[in-house]
Amino acid sequence: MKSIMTAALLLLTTVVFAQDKKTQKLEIHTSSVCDMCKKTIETEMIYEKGVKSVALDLASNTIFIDYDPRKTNPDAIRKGVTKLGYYADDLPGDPEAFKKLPECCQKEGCGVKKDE
Ligand SMILES: [Cu+2]
Repeated sequence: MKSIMTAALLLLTTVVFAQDKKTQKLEIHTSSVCDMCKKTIETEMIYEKGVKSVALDLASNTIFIDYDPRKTNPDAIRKGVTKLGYYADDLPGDPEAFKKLPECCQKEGCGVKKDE
């Protein structure tokens, strides 16, 4: 009986690890402020290569991302965020992309100009 339990536990552990390899979690601190930011980041980042899910928490300014480590890496994902005109951890947003953001985001300084 004990050996069956051990085997089951081992199998479970293996399954969990196998899933881990396919999906990694990443948290990126960003400069978003309003709902439009949330919309922009969530709808654009989901098309980023290897990104499986995107959720932005406005209260903590954090983007929660699930990604496939075989297809992308944290640096590439951060770069994707900056390409939208937003901060990604300590990387500043792309100024050209910022100009294309919705007007409210530019006015409220959601994107790159926040710290300027
Ligand atoms: Cu905004």
